Amino acid sequence: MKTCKVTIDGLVIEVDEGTTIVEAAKKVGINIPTLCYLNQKEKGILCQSASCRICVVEIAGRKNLFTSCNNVVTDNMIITTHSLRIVESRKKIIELLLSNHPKDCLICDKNQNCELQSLAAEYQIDRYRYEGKKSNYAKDNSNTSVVREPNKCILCRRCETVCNNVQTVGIYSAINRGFKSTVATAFNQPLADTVCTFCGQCVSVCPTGALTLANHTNEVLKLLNDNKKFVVVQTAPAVRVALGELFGLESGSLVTGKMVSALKLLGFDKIFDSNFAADLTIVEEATELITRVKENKNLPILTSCCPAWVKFIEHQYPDQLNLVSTCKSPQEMLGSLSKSYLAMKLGVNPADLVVVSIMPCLSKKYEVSREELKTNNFPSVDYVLSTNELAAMIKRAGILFNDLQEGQFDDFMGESTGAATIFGVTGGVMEAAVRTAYFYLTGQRPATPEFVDLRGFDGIKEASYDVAGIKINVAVAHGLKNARKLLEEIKTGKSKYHAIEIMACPSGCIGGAGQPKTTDDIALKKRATSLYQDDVNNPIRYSDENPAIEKLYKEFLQKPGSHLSHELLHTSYVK
Ligand code: HC1
Ligand code: SF4
Repeated sequence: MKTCKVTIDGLVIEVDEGTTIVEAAKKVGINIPTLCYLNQKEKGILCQSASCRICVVEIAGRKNLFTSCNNVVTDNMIITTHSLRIVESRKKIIELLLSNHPKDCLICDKNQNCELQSLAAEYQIDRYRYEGKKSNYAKDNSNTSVVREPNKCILCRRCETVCNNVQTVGIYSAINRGFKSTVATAFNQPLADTVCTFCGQCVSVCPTGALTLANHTNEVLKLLNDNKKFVVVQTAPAVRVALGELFGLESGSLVTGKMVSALKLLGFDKIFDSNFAADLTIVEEATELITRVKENKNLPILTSCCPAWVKFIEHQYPDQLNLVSTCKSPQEMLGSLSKSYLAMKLGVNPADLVVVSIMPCLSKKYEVSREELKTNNFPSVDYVLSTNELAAMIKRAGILFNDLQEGQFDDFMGESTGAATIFGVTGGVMEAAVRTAYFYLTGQRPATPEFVDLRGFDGIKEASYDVAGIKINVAVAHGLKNARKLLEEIKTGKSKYHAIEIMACPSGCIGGAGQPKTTDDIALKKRATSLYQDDVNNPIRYSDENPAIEKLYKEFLQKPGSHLSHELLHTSYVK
C-alpha cells in the first residue's frame, strides 16, 4: 500500500494512504479529542459523522480549520493539533454545546463518566458563556433497560451508527432541522414500543447522559434492608473479568473472590454463580442438540441465552422461532431453581425469596420481566444490576474492594467448570456445548477440551466436527448484523449448520453494555484472555462433570430433559 509522510506537531511519521488525521495522530502518541468520532474495530463501530467539530486541526497552507476524524492525510502534510487557535475553537464548541444543555451534572447518571463533562474540565470552561434556548423533550423510561433523555443529546450520532451498522436494528435517526434537530425513534415512540432489543450498545457509546442504563441499585438496597426478605445473588461469567477495572485494576483482572466478599459485605444471604447455571444450560442444551440432530428436526439449533438476540429474532425472523433452543438462559435457570428447589430446601416462602443478578448486560434487565420465564407465577429473577451498578453499590458501602479477601461462592449453586466461565466471550457457549456433546455422542473425552476454531473476534466463526460418525457443523455470530447474515442463510435454505451461537453484543458478554466502558479493543481482548485462563485453571473443564449438577439431577431433576427439567428450565416462544 502507498504510504504518506506527514508531520504532526513536529513529529514525522509515515502512515498508509487513506489514514485519517485523528488515527495518524494516535500513532505519534497524540490524542485529538472527539465527541462524535468512534473507532472500535473489534466491535465493528465506526462513527465518522463529523458533527461535533471538536477534533479540528490546522493544516499548513490552508486557511480554515479541518476536522481530523473524516479528513485523511496527504503526502507531506504538516498538521498542528493544539495551537491557541485550535484550543479556543474547541472551547467555543464546548461552550455552545453547554448553552443548550440541562447542566444538571451533579444529579446526572453520567456524572463523572461523561465525555462532555470531562472535556469541559480539560478545556477549563469556567463559566456558562452562552445561555441558549433549551430543548424540552420528554424523558423516556418506558422500559427497564435503557433510559433516554433527549435534552442531553449532542447529536453525535454514535447511537444511530451502532444501532444501524452494528446491530441492524435501526431504532434511531436524526429528525428536524436547525435548533429542533434531534435523534429520535420512529414517530418518537417510547423504546418499549419499538423493536429495540435492549442490547444497550447505544448506551455504551453515548458520550453524555442522553442514553443511560435503568438503575436499580436503590431497589436492591431496600430489599437488602428488609428483614423479611431472603436475598440471593448470582454473578455472570463476564462480570468477574471487568469489575476490577472500576477499582483501578488492569483490564481483565480476575476478581471472582473479591467480588464474592463484597457481595457478602453488602448483605446478600446467599452468593451463587451463574456459571453453575451455565453448566446446567450446557447439559440441557447438548441433550437438545443431540436429539434434534438425530431426528434431523428443527435445525440448526440457535442458542437462547442472550435476551437481546431472542428479542431480535422474535421481531425480525418470527418464522424461525422454532429453531431457538427451548433452554432458558443461565440467569433464568438459576432464578427458577432458587424460587422452587432452594426455597423448598431452605423452607423459605418463595414470595419472600428475592433473586438479584449481577450481569454485564442491560437486556437481562428486560429478560426478567418476560411472562414465559416465570416460576410458579413469580418472576424467576427480581432485579438485575449491571457490573457498573454493582461497583457503585460497593463504593457507596465504603468497601475497600482491592483490600478484600478471596471469598467463596455458597454451596449448591456455586460450583462450576471451566466450560461455564467461557460463556462470557463470543464462541464460549458453543465451545462448551461441543465439549459435552462430544462426550454424550462418543462416551469419550477429546484429546483437548479446547475447540479453538470458535475463538477470536471474527464476526462469524465456523467449524465442523466429525463426532462418532456424525458430522456437526457449528457457527458463532456476535453482533446482530452478523446474526442477521446467518438467519438470511437459513431463510434461503443455504445454511449448512446444525448449531449456531448468537450473542447480540460484539465480542459477547464481555462487551456488554453494563460493563465498564472500553475505549479501545485491548480491554476486550484482555477480558477474553482472562476468561480462557480461568477455564484452564479450573480442574474441571466439562459442564457434565460438575459435581453439583450431578447432585441436582440425582436429588431433584432426575435427568437432563426430564419432565421437571422442562417445567423449570425450558420455555417456548410464540410468534
Ligand atoms: Fe452472559 Fe449468560 S454468558 S448471557 O453472555 O448465558 O449477561 O457473562 O450471564 O444468563 O452464564 C450475560 C455473561 C450471562 C446468562 C451465562
Ligand atoms: Fe439499538 Fe440496542 Fe440501543 Fe435498542 S438498545 S436502540 S437495539 S443499540
